[in-house]
Amino acid sequence: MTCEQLISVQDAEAPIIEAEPFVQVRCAEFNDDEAYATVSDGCSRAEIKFVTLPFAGGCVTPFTNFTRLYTATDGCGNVAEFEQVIMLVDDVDPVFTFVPADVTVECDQPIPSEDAAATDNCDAAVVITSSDVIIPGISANDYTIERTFTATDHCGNTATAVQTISVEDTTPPVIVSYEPVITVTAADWPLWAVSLRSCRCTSRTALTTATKESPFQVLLDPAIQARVRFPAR
Ligand SMILES: [Ca+2]
Ligand SMILES: [Ca+2]
Repeated sequence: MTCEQLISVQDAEAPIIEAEPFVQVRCAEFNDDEAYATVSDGCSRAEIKFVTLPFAGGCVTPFTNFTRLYTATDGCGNVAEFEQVIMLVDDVDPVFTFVPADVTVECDQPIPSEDAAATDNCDAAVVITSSDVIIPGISANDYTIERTFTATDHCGNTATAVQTISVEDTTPPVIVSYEPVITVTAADWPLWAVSLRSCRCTSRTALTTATKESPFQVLLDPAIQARVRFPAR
């Protein structure tokens, strides 16, 4: 006598999804196609799928937080689900891609206003600000500007760079009008004599041979006017 035994194998167990309910991921490393979870099943190979939805909050733009729903299905149609929150973090400072070079300008020229530029690992709209500190020099027209550029990303990470702007006055004054002939009286003579003899100018010889005869005239050119401090008349 023979008999048959029918053995039916069933898989009534759902797959097991192993994951953390809350994970932090560096913003530059986040991959919307990557599962931050694993799945296993006692009987067959299970397939895992997921959908990701952003929600408001956080500093990383355009989205910091995501809700992800994982669904795993085994060969017999058993289904498991797992909900996870993913938060992106940005802890990397921006990097300057351009900083205006140090420069020296004459005091009558405009102060340069060229901006710096910066990039960031996750923020496409880095904010750049600048502030000036003025270091006095030997005169009001001789000083240094220390301009500090600050680049700030969406999460408040910052980088700084400094441009030095030197302001100088290296241009001699220009006489725009003068009296080419000056009449000197006898009363003025002692002071004029001192001034003219201390003048290191091309006409010095002629000037210093002038005598006290009163009145006399002195022919002046612009260079002499610039170098001689004449007494008041
Ligand atoms: Ca199963
Ligand atoms: Ca950053």
